[in-house]
Amino acid sequence: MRKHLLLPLIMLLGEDWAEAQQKTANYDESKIVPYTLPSLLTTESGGVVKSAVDWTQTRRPEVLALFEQHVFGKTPSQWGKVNFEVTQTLPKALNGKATRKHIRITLAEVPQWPGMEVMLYIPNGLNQPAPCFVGPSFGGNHAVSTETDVPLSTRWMRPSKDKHIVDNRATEASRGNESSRWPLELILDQGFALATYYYGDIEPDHAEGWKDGLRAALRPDGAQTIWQDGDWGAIGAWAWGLSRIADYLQTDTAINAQQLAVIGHSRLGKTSLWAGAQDSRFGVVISNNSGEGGAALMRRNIGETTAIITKAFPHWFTPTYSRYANNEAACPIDKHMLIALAAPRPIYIASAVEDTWADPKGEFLSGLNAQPVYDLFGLKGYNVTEQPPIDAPIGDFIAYHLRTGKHDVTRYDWEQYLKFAQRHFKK
Ligand code: GTR
Repeated sequence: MRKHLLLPLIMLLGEDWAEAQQKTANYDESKIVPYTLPSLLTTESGGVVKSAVDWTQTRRPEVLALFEQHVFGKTPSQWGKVNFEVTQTLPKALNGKATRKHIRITLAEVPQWPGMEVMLYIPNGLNQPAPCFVGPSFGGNHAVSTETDVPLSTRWMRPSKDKHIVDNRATEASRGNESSRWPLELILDQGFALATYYYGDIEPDHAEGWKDGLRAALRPDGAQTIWQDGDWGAIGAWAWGLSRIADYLQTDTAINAQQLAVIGHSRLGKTSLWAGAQDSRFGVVISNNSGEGGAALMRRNIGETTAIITKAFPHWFTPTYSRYANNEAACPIDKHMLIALAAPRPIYIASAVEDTWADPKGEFLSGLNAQPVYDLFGLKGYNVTEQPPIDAPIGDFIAYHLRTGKHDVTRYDWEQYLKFAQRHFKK
């Protein structure tokens, strides 16, 4: 009963409570309890993974299933027919630099879910299908772009004075508030397209948000019962949205659907990692400052911990995950295994030096410890074993940088991702 009364409070305070924890969390390396990472190359029956074939056929499906059972939950396998409706095409967007399309994705058999509004920028004058970055936004399409004719999202948004969210809705003043994180002209000038959607189109980001989102709509029992261990969380649902964008992009002749890079920041970096793990159509995977629940090793109790994240944001994960709060050693996975699920595709992990909450070193170490799987494919990763200096990117198929500054996505980050995608898509 009491728990029930507390729910609305948790729903409002999750974010603030997590922020308060940032002041008292451990940031001292010497206080990390010694740990052993679960083995990537030992199968559940005790066999040793010796080849890329062993990995692909035996161990990889096991590791994917472990992430379903213990961290993100299992994505449903059926949602019926997906409809794509191109609602607008503007051939001379951004002063003629790009074509901007708006695509509404809905489910034919799930009319209670209003669908997702995808915004796609394609560089003009390319004379060939464009490679494309695919990533969710925190603020909506109108926040990503500074073009004033982008339709304003009408969906629920987290309260924010800075972002001019009034009564949980975007306002005219919200336009462009995320544009520094999406350097459109830079992306387009390098010959890349960008497809993006507002993550709240799939599900409002709070503990009860699923009731108004895709997860409730896809349940045979609607919103009636509680989530069971292994059921998908919000991150799984947001990642599902990225895969539906990939479905659409395969139908658009202006896009080279063999060259899709999935990208996300922070909670949406956790999302891009999980999307990349499940959907091999994403040929490049990028995690920007994804931290706890993303690239950072969960066994390093530094910055945000499993206990904090599962208390502040229980809806992001499958219920099982909270059992590893202060009990990480019992969890059969750690995040090097999430990175390895991208193999043999190239993956980029980025940290920021002031983003200690996300544990930059733990993010670096997950990439380092994924190397045995890339070795099976004969692919080089970092080529170093120590975290590199600030602003000195490293790596081939597993890449990493530690940027100057705070928890954010900056032009510097994008410059590295563009180079990385350019290099790998050329191969
Ligand atoms: C924080 C949370 C992080 C990270 C971040 C974000 O409050 O503790 O795990 O996801 O939010 O998404 O910006």
